[in-house]
Amino acid sequence: MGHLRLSTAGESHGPAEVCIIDGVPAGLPLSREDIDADLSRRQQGYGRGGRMLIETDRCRFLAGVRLGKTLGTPICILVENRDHANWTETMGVEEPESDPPAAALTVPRPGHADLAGAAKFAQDDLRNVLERASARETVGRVAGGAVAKRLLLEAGVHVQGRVLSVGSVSSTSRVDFADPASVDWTAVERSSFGCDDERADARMREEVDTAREAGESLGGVFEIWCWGLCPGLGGFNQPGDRLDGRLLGAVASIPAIKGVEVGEAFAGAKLSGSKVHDHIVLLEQEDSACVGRPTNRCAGTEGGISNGMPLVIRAAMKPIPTLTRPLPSVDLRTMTAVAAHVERSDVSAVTAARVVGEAMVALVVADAYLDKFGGDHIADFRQAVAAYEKRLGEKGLWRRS
Ligand code: EPS
Repeated sequence: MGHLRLSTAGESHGPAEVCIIDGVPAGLPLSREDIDADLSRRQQGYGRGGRMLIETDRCRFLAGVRLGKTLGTPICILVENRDHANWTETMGVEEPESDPPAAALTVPRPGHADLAGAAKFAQDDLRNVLERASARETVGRVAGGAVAKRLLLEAGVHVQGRVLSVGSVSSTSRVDFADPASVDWTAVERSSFGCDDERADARMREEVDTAREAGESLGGVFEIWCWGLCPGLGGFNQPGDRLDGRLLGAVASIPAIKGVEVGEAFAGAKLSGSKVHDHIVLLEQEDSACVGRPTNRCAGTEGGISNGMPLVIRAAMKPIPTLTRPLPSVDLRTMTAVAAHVERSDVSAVTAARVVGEAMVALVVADAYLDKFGGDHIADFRQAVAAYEKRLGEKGLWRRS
C-alpha cells in the first residue's frame, strides 16, 4: 500500500489486538460506533466456536482521533481480548521463576501454521506459533478496514460482502454485477451466514450441524462488492500499480483464503471474447451524451484500473484446520505418530471472513483513492474527487448514478 499503511499486533490469547493505520487525512469524522459495528459483524455467523461467547469486541482509540475527528496522525485502535483473563499465566510476559505454567504443545495440526512456523522460528512449543497465526489477528484488520470504509463514504463508495456457499451448499440467488441493488443486502445482514438466499441459509445450518457432530470443519466462498467508485483508480505502468492485483493479493492474505477471482474470472476463461467483454454504449441521458456499459462481466476493472462499474471480488476459504476429530500428525518431541492437537475452534467462519474481506477491499480502494487524490485534510480530498468527477461528467466519460 502506498498512502494508507496498516499494521496489526496481538496474540490470540494475549491482552489485546491492536491496529495502527497511518495516512488517513485530518478532519474525517470517526467514532467508536464506526469500528464497533464491523467488529460485531465479524463475530457473527452460525458455526462459530466457544470463543465468540467470551468476547464482545469493542474498540478504544489510543491515538489519532480528537473530539470525533481524525488528526491526520497515525490512528491507533485497541480491542481487548477478554479471554486473556483465563490465560494470564500461559500468556504471561515475564519469564517464569520455575517451570513454564503449561506443557508445551508439540503436535502440529495439519493445515495450520504450526509445523512450518515451528521450522521457521525454531520453536519447540507450538503455542509460540499458533497464537499469532490464529485468525483472531483479523480483529485488527477489521478495525483498520472500518476506518477505510469511513473514508470511502466521503467519496460515495460502499463496500459490502455476502456469502455464496458454505461446504457443499450454495446460494441460488441471481444477481447482476452491474447493479448492487440486485443483491438483497437486508437479507444478507439478517441471515445467519451473511447469505441472501433464505433456503440455502437453512441448508447451510444443517450442513454445519452435521459437520460439528462428525468433528469436521467447513470452508466456503464469499463475494465482496464495492460500488460508487470512480474510474481510474490503480494503474498499469508498473506491476504493483494494478488495482486487481492489489485487491486479489489483499483478499488472499486473509487466513485460510486459498483462491480469489475478479467477478467470474474462472468461468470466463472458458468462454470466447465476445461473451466476456462488456460492450461500450451511449447511455440515454437527458442533458448530454455519456458512455457506459450495459453489463459488468469485467466486475469493475479493465487494464488494472477501476472503470467506474462495481468491483466484485470472490474468495474461496478452506475448511478450518482445527478438527475435533483430529487428523494424523507427529509429536515433534518424541517423533512418534499421534493424532493432531485439538484446540477449541469454529466449525465454519466464512461469514466472519467475508467481513474481513470487506476490510481488505476497503483498505486497498481507500489507498488507491489517496494515491490519486491525496489530501492532508478531508476537505482537500473531497474537493479533488469532485473536480475529477466533474471533468469526467463534462466529457461524457462517466457519471455517478
Ligand atoms: C478467532 C478466535 C479463535 C478461533 C478462531 C478465530 O479463538 P480460540 O482459538 O480462542 O478458540 O475461534 O481461530 C481460528 C479459526 C484459527 O484458525 O486460529 C477470532 O476471533 O476470529
